[in-house]
Amino acid sequence: MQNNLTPIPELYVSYDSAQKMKLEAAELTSWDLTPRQVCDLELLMNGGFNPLKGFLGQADYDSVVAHMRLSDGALWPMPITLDVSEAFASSLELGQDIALRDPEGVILATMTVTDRWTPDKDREAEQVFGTNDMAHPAVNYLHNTAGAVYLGGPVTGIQQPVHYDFRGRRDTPNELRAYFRKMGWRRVVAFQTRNPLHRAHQELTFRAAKEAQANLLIHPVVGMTKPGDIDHFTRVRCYEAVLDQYPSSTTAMSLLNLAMRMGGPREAVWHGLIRANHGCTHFIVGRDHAGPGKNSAGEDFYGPYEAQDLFRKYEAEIGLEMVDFKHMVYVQDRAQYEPADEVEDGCTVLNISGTELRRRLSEGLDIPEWFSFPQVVAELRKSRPPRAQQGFTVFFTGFSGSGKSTIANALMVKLIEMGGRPVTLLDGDIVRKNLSSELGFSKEHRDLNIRRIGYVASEITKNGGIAICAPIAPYATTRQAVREDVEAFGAFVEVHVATSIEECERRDRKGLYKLARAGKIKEFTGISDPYDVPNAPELRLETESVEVDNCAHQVLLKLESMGLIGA
Ligand code: PPS
Repeated sequence: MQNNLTPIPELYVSYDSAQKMKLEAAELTSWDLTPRQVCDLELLMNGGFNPLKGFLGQADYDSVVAHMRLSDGALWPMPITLDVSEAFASSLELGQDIALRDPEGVILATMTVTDRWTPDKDREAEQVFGTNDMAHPAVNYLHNTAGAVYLGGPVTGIQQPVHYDFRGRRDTPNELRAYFRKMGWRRVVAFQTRNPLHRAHQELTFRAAKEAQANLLIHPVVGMTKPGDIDHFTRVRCYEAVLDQYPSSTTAMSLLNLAMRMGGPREAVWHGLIRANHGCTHFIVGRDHAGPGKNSAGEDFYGPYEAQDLFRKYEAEIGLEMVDFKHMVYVQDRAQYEPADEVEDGCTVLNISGTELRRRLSEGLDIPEWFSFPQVVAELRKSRPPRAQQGFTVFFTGFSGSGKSTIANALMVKLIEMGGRPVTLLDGDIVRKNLSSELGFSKEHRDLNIRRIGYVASEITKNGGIAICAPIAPYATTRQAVREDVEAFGAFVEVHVATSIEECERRDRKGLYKLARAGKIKEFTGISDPYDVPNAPELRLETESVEVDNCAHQVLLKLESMGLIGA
């Protein structure tokens, strides 16, 4: 198979028309694109999603969901839809042009709205992803993030989304086609990845290219991958280090701004069509390609070879030849990588699983050179320092007067004394003075107050600091939301200061309980407002007849046992 390197159709207008359209489009009703929609739009406009001419209309959508084909019969496995809110959808007339803006407000394209419908999301999830289990990231996105109504219609491209990072590494399909033409690369095998490359990947991609007698394109996804993946900045620096390991002029790397769905078999076919549009002739499909992980029963969503089977079935239509992913293992006796099925009996084979790699990184343990390249390991260590150097949040919760602030202050001083990381105290009263001075104590205002604290704590955690929060935070769902915000970047340690309401009232250090009992303060937590007792905090502190110093010490011991301090 050889590639056809003539340009493929894009949806952009000429530069002059774009300047004119930009002014005109400013008058149109506009939709602010979500991060996923920006990714989809970029690949629609630059031909990565050829033959699509816009976001799918209803007939194409129904046909794609049910049969993996557009209504004209062309193979297309993934619904590319513009999901919007009901309010926005109902403000439009069919036939109307709308402007599509990026999150900063820049107009990237216009779309003529030809279709508007409310999709059956259960059916979409079942047919496209084979499940309605919320543990599947795309099913979760569909039900909990995507808008209720879909709009469809042709798109006119005005400008590409702007990327400030790795600009020189990003190529449109036509730019890659031109590059292959210039280099005389007639057979190109593409490797899709959302993970850092280690030695085994380098070996398998190099072998795949040799087998296919083709050049190699490392084509990593930098748009949206699986939640929890290593950020693309770190990954691209890792890829750049690995690129030097291939014989010169055999291998190229280009970044693909795709929003993955983790849709397994259908996603593999979609990835193939996208790579064919980028001028490739071969595609490596691995075991559990684009797999979403385990379902809520702890089982794999798809069989390990389902993606390969489906790809093989449609190979001719995709226009790419599939190259089997060879599972490479390190054979210690021979000090080299070999395909697992070719290893002689009796040889010692070494392997480090993904989980083991993460453990070694988080504990700062050795990662041997046979497993990865030193530059890759150094990059990973920079982005995932051992736990004792990562940021974290200690979140105290309890009644007013329970002792939260006093213990939080003692803890802060002890952590500053230990040194190493900056410490910030977000005490209830201080936050209400500086961040939330306009808020009262209704449920809505308390939630807003706690979400603000959570946002600041997550930023501190992200940047390697220690945030100590000490609000009442009476609602379990809000505490959970803050936990999720923080855990994206580091540990969240919930400490329930379990002083009883009777004891708090007896102490009544600020005289507020008296006022609350007299009805002079309304909605007072524990008296006339609810408090959800934490079910499973990392630590519960009983403060009655225990000194503050000892309470703070218990928190320190907890932090130590979690590996957050002390190394
Ligand atoms: S919340 O629910 O988490 O937003 O509350 P928080 O911001 O932590 O509350 C800070 C202090 O406000 C005083 N206060 C009240 N607390 C509870 N209910 C009502 N209605 C109320 N009105 C004022 C109270 O003293 C809190 O102080 P702490 O630091 O908890 O003693």
